[in-house]
Amino acid sequence: MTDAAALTELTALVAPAHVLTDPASLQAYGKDWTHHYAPAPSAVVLPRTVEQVQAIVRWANRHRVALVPSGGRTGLSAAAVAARGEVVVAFDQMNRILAFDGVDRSVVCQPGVVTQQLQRFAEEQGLYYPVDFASSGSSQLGGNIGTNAGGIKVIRYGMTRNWVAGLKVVTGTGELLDLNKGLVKNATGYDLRHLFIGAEGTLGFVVEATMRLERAPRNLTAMVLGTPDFDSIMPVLHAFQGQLDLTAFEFFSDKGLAHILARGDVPAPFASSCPFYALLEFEASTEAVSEQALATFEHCVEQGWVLDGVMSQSETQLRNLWKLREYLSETISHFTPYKNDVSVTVAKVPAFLREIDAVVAQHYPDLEVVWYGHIGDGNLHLNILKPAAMDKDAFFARCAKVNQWVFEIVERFQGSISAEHGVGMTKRDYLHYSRSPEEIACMKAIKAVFDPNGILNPGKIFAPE
Ligand code: 2HG
Ligand code: ZN
Repeated sequence: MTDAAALTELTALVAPAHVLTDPASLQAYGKDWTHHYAPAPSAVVLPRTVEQVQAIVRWANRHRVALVPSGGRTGLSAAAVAARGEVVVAFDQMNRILAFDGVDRSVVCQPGVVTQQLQRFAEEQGLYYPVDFASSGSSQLGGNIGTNAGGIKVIRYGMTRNWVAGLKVVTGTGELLDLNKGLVKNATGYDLRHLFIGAEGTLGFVVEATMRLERAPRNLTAMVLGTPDFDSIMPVLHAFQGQLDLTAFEFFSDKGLAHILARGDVPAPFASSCPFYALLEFEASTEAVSEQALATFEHCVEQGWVLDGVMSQSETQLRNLWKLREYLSETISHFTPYKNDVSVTVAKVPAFLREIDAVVAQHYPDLEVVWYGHIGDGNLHLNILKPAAMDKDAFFARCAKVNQWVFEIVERFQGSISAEHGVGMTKRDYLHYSRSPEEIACMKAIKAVFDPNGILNPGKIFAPE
């Protein structure tokens, strides 16, 4: 907890209006999109400059106050949740695009820039920022970097890490580091930039990022294909990847589709219903590419891998097909789902899913399980839905038991217990299923270098000491 004198000192570092302690703000800023923890920060501070961030970190060191960085709070692992009296450092006031260079195709952003703001800015320059996901309208760049956000275009463009050309960070001692300075080539020893990407604010706070942009895609076109079983999705992926440069390859189950259609505002892709659906996207830059896509589709039908399909013929159709996948997370959110976000190498996906599905079906025959995800990246989202009548805590306690079985399978397949949602608090007790004791010891040693007093987002990634 932060005492009154310390709070007065904090207020003097920024401006009175930029320290919030009212209950509504503490509730709003203390949580992310997880439902597991009750928010309980002692204050929220909104810095406007890099110097203010440094001053806040030094203040926190003096008073031994824990700080939790906060962006759009759309995270799914409670990495930005302040449940133990921490002070939230929210970057909403540092939301400007500072510079653009058309030759380097780079853009300098403050951490509070919203993902969609960067995407739109890129479009205005005739370029493209390719990291995209359903929460791009509210997630902030600092959070994207802190979690190395992935999303729906990773198969072609990679994760946020690929687009960070330079990073300014304030470490746990209040030091400002200017890392890589936007360079393409820089072989001067350790690339510290990459340590801060995906570190969930445990090593330093991102205060400025130089992001790369890409050429804009031409005539993006999507196909939704219905398959008779999960195993057919992989040969479909293989067939299309052999012919086209895919910009996305996603999947969802019939249960997922049923929830989307129940909304009433998204059209069905086609009349027949299938157990699984693949959504793929490519640039139909020429007529020949579209013809190749159709020929591959026909080949998949002949092989019995695909039962039905549709290809977008307009921007509106493209958008509608994407809604089938992109709306899933939000659509099922009122069922308070228990989420897992696991990955293996792509070739192992069918055997992996079969094992996990069997374990979940055996232990939770009464609960609805919805599968979807970025299958082209080997990344599956497993959502177990809470029955309306079941108490939330009892439901989470029951679902937590599934973790051990799921993660034992993940470990055996040498996969990841968190492919793109981070560790935060929800997965920290399971880190050892994906990381060796030696690795975890190195990670803790690195944390001690940048944050010797343990004030930056303690209790995230690792359990509190
Ligand atoms: C997605 O791919 C997001 O839609 C959310 O990563 C995943 O809701 C989920 O489990
Ligand atoms: Zn995802």
